[in-house]
Amino acid sequence: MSRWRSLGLLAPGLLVAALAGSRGVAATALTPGQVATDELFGLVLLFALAIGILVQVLIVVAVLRFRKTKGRSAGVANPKTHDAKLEAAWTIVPALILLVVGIATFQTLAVTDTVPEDADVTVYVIARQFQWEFHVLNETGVWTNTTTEFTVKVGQTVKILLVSEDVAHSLYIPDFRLKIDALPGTTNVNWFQAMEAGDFEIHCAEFCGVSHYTMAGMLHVVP
Ligand SMILES: [Cu+2]
Repeated sequence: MSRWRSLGLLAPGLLVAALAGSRGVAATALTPGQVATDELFGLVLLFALAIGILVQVLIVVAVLRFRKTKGRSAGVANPKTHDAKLEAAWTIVPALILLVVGIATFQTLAVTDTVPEDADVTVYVIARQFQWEFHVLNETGVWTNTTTEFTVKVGQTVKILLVSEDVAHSLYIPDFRLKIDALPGTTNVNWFQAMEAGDFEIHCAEFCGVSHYTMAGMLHVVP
C-alpha cells in the first residue's frame, strides 16, 4: 500500500475517533426534549458520517487510480457511462435514508412540540433589550416575578409563553436544546420538564442590538 493510500484511509478513521470521543462526553438526560433532540442528532450524524466517509474514500481511490503516471497520460479508452443497478442503488438508498430521518424527525417533534395541556407551572417570559423578565405561576396559583433568573422544581412540567417588547430575541437554554423565538406581537409556546437539579444558562440567541451579549440569565432547577 502506498504512503498516499494509507494516508487517505487514515483520515476517515481519525474523524470517526474524534466524533466518537465527542459523543462520549454527551450530557445526561436533562429533559425529554433534550433526549429526543440528541437521539435525532446522533442518527443524522451517523448517516452524514457514513456518506462523508464514502465520498472521501471514492475521491482518494479515483485520484490514485486515474492519476497521470509515467506511460499513461490519456484516460480510459472506452469508459463505462451507464449502470442500471448502480443508478437504482444511488436512488433507492438515499430515498430510504430520507424516509428514516423523516420518520425520526416527526417522532422527535412529537416530544418537543407537544406542550402539556395541564402543565404544573406556567412561565410568562418577556424579552426586551437587554433583559429577560419571568412571571412564574406555580400549581398553587402563586406568582413569582423576577428578572434574569427563575426557579422551578425537578419533575415539574413547565409551559413557557414567550413574547418580545421590542425587537426579535430568542430564548435559548443550551443544555435543554431549547430555543424559542421571541417576537413582538406574537406569543410563542414551548415546554420542558427538568429531570435533574442544577443551574442552567439562559442566553439570547438572536442578535438584538449592541448589548445582545449581556442578555443572559439562569434557570435554577431545585429538588
Ligand atoms: Cu436579545
